[in-house]
Amino acid sequence: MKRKSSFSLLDQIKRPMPGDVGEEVDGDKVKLEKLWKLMDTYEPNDPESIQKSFARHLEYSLACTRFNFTMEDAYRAAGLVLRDRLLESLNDTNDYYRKMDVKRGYYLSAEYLIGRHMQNAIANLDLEQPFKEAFIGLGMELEELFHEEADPALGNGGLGRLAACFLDSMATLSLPCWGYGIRYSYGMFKQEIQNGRQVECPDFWIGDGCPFEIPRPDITYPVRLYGEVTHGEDEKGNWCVNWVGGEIVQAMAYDNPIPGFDTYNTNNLRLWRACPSKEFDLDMFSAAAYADSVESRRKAEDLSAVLYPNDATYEGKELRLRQQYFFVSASLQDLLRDFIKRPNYKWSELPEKVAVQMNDTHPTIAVAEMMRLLVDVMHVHWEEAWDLTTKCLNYTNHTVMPEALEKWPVEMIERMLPRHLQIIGELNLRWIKDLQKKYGDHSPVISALSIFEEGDIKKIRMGNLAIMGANKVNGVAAIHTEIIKKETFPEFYKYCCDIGKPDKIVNMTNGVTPRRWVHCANPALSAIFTKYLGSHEWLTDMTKLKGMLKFKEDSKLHSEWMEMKRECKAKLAAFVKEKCDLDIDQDALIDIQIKRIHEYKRQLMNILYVIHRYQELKKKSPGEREKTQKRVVLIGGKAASAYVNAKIIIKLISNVGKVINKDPDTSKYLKVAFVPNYCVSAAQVMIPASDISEHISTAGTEASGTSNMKFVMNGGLIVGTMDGANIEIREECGEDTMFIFGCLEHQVADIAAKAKSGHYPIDSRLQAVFQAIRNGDFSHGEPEAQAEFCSLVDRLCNIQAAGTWDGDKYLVISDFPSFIDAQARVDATYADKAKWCKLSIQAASSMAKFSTDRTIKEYAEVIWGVKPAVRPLEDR
Ligand code: NBG
Repeated sequence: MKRKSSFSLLDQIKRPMPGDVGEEVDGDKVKLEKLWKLMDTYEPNDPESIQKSFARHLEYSLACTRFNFTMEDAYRAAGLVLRDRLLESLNDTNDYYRKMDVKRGYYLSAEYLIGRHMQNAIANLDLEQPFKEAFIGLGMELEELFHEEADPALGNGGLGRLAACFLDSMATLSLPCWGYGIRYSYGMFKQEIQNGRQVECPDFWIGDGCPFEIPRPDITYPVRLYGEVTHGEDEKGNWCVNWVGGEIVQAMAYDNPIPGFDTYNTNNLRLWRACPSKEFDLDMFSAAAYADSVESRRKAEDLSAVLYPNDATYEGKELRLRQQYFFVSASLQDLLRDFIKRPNYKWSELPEKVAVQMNDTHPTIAVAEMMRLLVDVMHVHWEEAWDLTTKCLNYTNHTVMPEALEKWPVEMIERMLPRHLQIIGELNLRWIKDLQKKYGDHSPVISALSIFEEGDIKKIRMGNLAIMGANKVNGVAAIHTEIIKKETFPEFYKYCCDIGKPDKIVNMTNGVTPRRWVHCANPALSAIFTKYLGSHEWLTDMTKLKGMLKFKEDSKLHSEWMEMKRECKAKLAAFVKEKCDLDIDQDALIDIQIKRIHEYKRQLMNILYVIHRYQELKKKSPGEREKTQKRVVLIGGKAASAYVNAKIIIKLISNVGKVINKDPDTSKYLKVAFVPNYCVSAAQVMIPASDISEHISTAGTEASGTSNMKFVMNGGLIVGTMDGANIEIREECGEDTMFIFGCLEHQVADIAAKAKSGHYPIDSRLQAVFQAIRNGDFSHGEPEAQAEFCSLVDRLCNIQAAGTWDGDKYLVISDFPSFIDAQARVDATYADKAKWCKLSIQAASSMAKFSTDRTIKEYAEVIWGVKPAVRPLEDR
């Protein structure tokens, strides 16, 4: 593989460019012009040309013959056909941004839950019609090809999926913004369910290669780890710091074109893969330590091998910090290199040309790395470098779970990133001096705001480092941003107010892209919107959906809307049959909860309610049962591999399903299943089919949630708490569209204290549920499962030793009665089909605020100062 081994930041590639021709000798000029001419056309997009290019890739790129290609080959060849078109657009967009010398935004994220590329790329490139025709003409269904694609699952959950939706909106809004991340060879694990339990299987998503990515062996950067810091003089005789020794890993770029919808702009998601540095250690060679040398090269590759499968929890693995520094360093080197390629650049102009967003604490070592690159490598003065850093960087907080605010042992940073520890130490010294001046030498504010946490193991708080180094800090929903100010970083917020900058902390309510989550996931609904509104403009301007409201009582729309739901439910039924071997009644109310399994998200409360519903049904006579609302409850999500309680909850759900689904008295009226391996493509099938979805976190625990938005955009209604973005969705769609229950955020502390001390009345209906569990009704004679289920219940009831456990930390017991009430309101409302349909239309049509187009516009205007740069179509 061709690879530059150590890419200095100041090293610029010299390639012949059209402007350079004068320097070529005449013969070369003619040849180059011929080449440019040959390269100066776009691939045609009519069905026949698509067919030809498909055949060419099948035969020449994949070496297939007429008789031996599989559907997977066909998918791959179709992917390459698309990639050709994406590349044209990506290259021209980059040239255009360069020509216009625009300010750029860079999104640094350790996770991108991209989901399948193909369908989305076809839609965004506006190639749906010719592609469909081309493949029908060849006797193939596009849908079948879509299913061949492995889900690139380079993320855990909401945070990674949000990053992917953001990329779609950045491109659609023609904003010059790129994403940077890690090209993990193994993404999020595949979840298998064996005997009701989660089993994690490795996901080698790359398989034989992803046809949508572009490996860039010519774009690599060295990243140093470990080693030591020495002092010396540079070539001009100035005192300087050198970080030497240790290991060098090469970061190699893989580009993933991100096409915008209804624009000619295509942006880039650049993912870094760790490769060994090129040179073999020759000393090792001669010492006959060949195997060691190979081994150390192989180790370098481990760095980008696997995504940590944790969601909102701190994972104290050294490898994780190495991954973070690896991708941050490569990304900052890359973007700074782009900056200094501009003619006559001045460092003072950096904030006018560069805005960086740090997605959660994962990339926040960027604060120290930016300082290192500016001060040590570029020789910018410390004060100026700090000024530039704090103007360019921004930080998003995604969770109120304190364990997710990363902290690294000082000892670890000292070993791995010795220069960064010095930089952080110096930054902290200056910071503390400033605080002492303001608040006095011994104010408690100082220890809270210090980057260092004292204790047996001294730690570096990445949250504090991020806030200090950021121009803006943001939360992801209104309630969450207020919690950040009040609870997560109160001292910091006070400091901002004291220095007259309260708006350093801003709110950026999350969103989702309607291209993937309505148009691709639910083509029938997309067609309804386009038909009633007279164009597909709503796909780039969701406020246009308000135009649907005047039809919300229209009986013709009602019948089309219900037909759309039926179609989605039929797809869901086939999916559930395949994944769970369960037949579901398509006339039943479909009730879905899909998200990571976590105690705060309260899947436990959901399954306890299902047991209650089952008990009520059992009490009824057959005649009475006939009158009850049929329901199918589907729950899906992955549990972090070390999260014991979450895994028990999965087992409980599976076991409850086994009992209920087989009970001849009730199975017609109630079914429940745990759907394995929840992922983006499963979501695209499940979400459009829901009538009701559950977003039932304890108030104040879910930062925002984004699947709530996807469900409502697809005409589903929500059972929810006053938490995260539920609150804002309700404001937009109307109180009647949401079934709200549970205590409010300001009530939580008191109730939790009571729960902890054990003084807690338990509703008799919940007691009956607990009793059934304790009786072993759901244990299937498995003693281990029975003990686990009882441990869950005991914990909620604080049975063993009040005060020694967290007990019912997430207030399941306290919120349970009002949860039952909310579910009863769902049934009653659903009984009136016309009313339900009206509410469904009303909600789906009021979701403009939750398009990531709105979110990203706000980021671009308020945080980044980045403006759209719409690439005009050149006539080629
Ligand atoms: C998650 C929150 C969600 C939120 C997404 C996107 C993490 C650390 N946080 O509530 O739990 O919707 O981020 O902001 O994954």
